[in-house]
Amino acid sequence: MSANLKGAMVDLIDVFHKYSGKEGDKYTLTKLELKNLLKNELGEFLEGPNDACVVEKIMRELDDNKDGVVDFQEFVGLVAALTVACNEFFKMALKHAESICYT
Ligand SMILES: [Ca+2]
Repeated sequence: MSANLKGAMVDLIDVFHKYSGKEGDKYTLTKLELKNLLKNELGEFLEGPNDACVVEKIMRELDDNKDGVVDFQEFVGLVAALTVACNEFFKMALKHAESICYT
């Protein structure tokens, strides 16, 4: 795992292209590519990445320009939303740990 922001940005680009290059346009994710990315990279964060309805829903939400594929900019929106959610979880866990230590 990267310990710096530049490394995290490079990792983000690498992960996207690892999946986007499998079929169709190599710079966008098809539904199958998105499904594989969600399953392999975010399986523990998302419920039901194997569920076709869940993948369909995420695809519709991410596909801002409605061209049927997810480009890098659209993908980054998902990562940003999940990162914000993780940060909120981290803050709650930290508060909980502090309340145990200081009471
Ligand atoms: Ca799109």
